[in-house]
Amino acid sequence: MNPEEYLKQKKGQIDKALALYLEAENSPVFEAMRYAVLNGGKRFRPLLLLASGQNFGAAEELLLPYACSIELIHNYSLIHDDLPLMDNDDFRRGRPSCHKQFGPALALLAGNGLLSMAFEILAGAPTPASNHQVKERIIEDIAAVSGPRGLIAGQWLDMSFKPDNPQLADLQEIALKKTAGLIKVSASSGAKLGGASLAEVEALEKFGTFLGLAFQIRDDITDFNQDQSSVRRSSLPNMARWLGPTASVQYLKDLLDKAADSLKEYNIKSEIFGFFINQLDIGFK
Ligand code: GRG
Repeated sequence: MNPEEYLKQKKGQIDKALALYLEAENSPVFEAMRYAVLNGGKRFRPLLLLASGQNFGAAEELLLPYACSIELIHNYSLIHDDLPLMDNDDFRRGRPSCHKQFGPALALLAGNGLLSMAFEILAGAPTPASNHQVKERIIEDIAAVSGPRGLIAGQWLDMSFKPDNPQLADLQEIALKKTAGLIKVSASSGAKLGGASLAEVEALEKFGTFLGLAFQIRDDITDFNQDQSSVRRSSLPNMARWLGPTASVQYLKDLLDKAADSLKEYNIKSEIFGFFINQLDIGFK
């Protein structure tokens, strides 16, 4: 099976598993949760977790709960990010954002619900027979990247950003916390569940971090190209605006090269990982 077909098939499985988790009840909160999650996200993070786990021989049944939990956390962050008191976006994935559809109070609760449910799923997730402690480590990793030193810190840095004299390092810190953390933990959790060695886990952490930074700069380049004239957008932290069009494309390429090198260094060969890298490169060749 080629990588494209593999990922299409896995995406179908992830979507099905997410729908099953979210069918638990028919309350308004669950309806808002389903609306936010089951609406065509790319599932980049759970796909990366599955690909990473399967690369090291983990069974899909073992990986899916971890993959879905990370996707739920990602979706909670998108709902909250879109709220009027945060980024105030009316649209998400081509349709009204959760608060536009259900109002801010229900959207806020749907986000909280997804975050708690993610940890409920993690607590009940299977553990590899060969290593019982790995689950605890992974829950700790996921909590750390989603928590007040990770995603939440990144969101605050993003919101309180002052565009007067930004340094690239400041923008990188935001991207590392806001975007790269969940992507890194997706890559490393799969490897851990597959019983990868410490060195291999480290390689996957580096790979995920570079991929995560590339993900953000790619998004920044797209935003910058679309919104050059927008005054509101020009005050947001955007690495493409800071670097300029040529240097930002070069930076993206450098990050993708580093992602590939992180794997080569440990002799990890995977067509799927190469496909993830190429996906982020498309359009900028
Ligand atoms: C509210 C705690 C809190 C955090 C919000 C995720 C986030 C932090 C903000 C979203 C805004 C943004 C532009 C983030 C950069 C990462 C990014 C491009 C997210 C969108 O992820 P995709 O492309 O989305 O994976 P889909 O829709 O495919 O799931």
